Amino acid sequence: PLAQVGVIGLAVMGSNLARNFASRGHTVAVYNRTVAKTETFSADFGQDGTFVAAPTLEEFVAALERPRKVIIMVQAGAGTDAVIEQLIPLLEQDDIVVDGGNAHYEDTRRREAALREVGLHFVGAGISGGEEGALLGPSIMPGGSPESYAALGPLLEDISAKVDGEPCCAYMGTDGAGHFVKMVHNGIEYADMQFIAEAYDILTAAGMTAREISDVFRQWNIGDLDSYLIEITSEVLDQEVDGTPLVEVIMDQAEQKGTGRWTVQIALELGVPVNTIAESVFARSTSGHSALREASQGLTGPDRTISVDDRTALVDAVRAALWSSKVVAYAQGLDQIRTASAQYGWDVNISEVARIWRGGCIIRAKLLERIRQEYAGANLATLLAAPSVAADLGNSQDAWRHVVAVATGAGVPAPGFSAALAYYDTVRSERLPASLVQGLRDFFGAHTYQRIDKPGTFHTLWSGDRSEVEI
Ligand code: NBP
Repeated sequence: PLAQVGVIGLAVMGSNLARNFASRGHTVAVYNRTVAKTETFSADFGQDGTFVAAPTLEEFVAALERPRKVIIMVQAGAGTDAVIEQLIPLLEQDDIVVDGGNAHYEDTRRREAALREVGLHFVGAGISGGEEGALLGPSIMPGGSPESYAALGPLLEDISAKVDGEPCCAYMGTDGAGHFVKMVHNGIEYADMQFIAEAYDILTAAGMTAREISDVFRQWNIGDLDSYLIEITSEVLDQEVDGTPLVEVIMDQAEQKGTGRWTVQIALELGVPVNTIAESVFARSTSGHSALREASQGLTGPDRTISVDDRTALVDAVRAALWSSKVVAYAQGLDQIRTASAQYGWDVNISEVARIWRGGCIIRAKLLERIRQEYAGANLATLLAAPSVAADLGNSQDAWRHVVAVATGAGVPAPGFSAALAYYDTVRSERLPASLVQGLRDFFGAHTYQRIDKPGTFHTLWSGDRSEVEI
C-alpha cells in the first residue's frame, strides 16, 4: 500500500514522529541520508507499525500517495535546504513539503516562496515537546497555504497531543507564521525557566534545602502554577548523586541553541519589548561567561543570605512573584506574535495559540487555558489588560515587590522577576521619563519633540536664545 505520510531524517525527532504516525494506524515511508540509520530504525521499530523503509529518496517519493506529504526532520539550516533541493525534482504539482525542524521563520518564508514558484506547498511546522512529545503527542504549529492545511491538518492533528479531546495543533497562518509562533514559544520557555531558577535561588538563600524546595514546587504544581516545567523542577531538585542534590553538582553554565536569541533579535527589530525573555537569554550568557565571572569575584555586596521569620510567607511571596512574572512573559511573547502577525499579514489567532500550547509542548500550563479564554473573541492589546488577569496581578504585586526587594537586599540576582516588575510598572505608568529622553535628543541632535498641550513638532534653539520653534 502507498504511505499516507513520509518522514525524512531518522534522528530522534524524525524516528519518534514516524513511530507516532504508525502507532495511529498510518502507513509511513521513512528515509535517512545515512542508510544504516534507516536499517537500524527498521530493526528496532519495524514491527510497531506499517513502515516503508526507503533506501533512496526516489523510492521514498514513489512510496507516497498523492498529494504527497513529506515531513523533513533534519538538522535545521543547511540540512533542510539540501533535502529540499534534492526533493524538488522528484515531486509533483500540489505535493506538500513540511519542515518540522526549528527553522528561522525568515528561512521558512524564503522556502515557501521558492516552492510555491514550482507548484509545491511548503509548510513550516513548529513542533514542541522534545523527544517524548514527538513520540506520544507534541504541540504542532503549522504555517503555510490554507489549501495545504486542508490536506495535511487532519494527519498532524491526529498525532498531536490532546487536551479536553481537542488536538494541540491548529493552522497558524501563511508562510513563516508557524515557525514564528514556535520561536516565541521557545522564548517564553527561556523566561519560564529563568523565573523558576530565580525562585530556587531565593529560597536557597533563605536557608531551604533542595529537597525542601522540591516539595514546594510539588505543592505549587497543584493550583494556578500547574505546569510541566514546575512539575519537572520538583523532580530535578529531588534528584541526588552520592547523597548530594544533583542540582548542587551540575556546572552552573546554562547553554542555548538559539531560538531564545532569535526571539529577542526579532523583537528588537519589531520594536516589541520582551525584556523578560531578553533577561533570560542574557542570564544564560552571563552564566557561561567564565572570564567575566572570574574577574568579578572580588566585587563586594551582601552575602546572599535572606533571613526570614516566616518561611511560609516567603514561599507564598515567591510563588506570587513567579506567577506574576510568568504572566508578563506570556503577555510579552503574545504581543510579539500579534505584532509580527499584523506586519506579515498572518492573522494569527492568539486564542488558538494559547489553546494548542495547553498540551504536548514544554510550556504547557494551566494558565494557558485562562489565556485562551481571555483572548477568545477579545482583541486584547495586552494580556495584562484582561480584567481578571489585571485583578490577580493587582493582588500579587505587593508580594512580587517584596521578593524583588528582599532578593536585591541580600545580593541575590533576580533579573527575570525584576524585569517583569519593571515592565509592569512601566506600562501602567501614566507618564514616563521618556519626556526627558526626548529633551536630551533635541538638545544634542535637534531630533525635535512633541508636546502634550498642543499639536505640532517642536525644537528648542539650545545653542541660540533657547526659544522654541515649530518645525
Ligand atoms: P538533528 O538536528 O540532530 O539532525 C540529524 C538528522 O539530520 C539526521 O537524520 C541527519 O542525517 C540529517 N541531516 C543532516 Br545533520 N544534514 C543533512 C543533509 N545535508 N541532508 C540530509 N540529511 C541531513 O536531529 P533531531 O535532534 O532529531 O532534530 C531534528 C529537527 O527537529 C531539528 O531541526 C531540531 O532543531 C528540531 N527539534 C528538535 C527537538 C529535540 O528535542 N531534539 C525538539 C524540537 C525540534 P544523517 O543520519 O545522514 O547524518
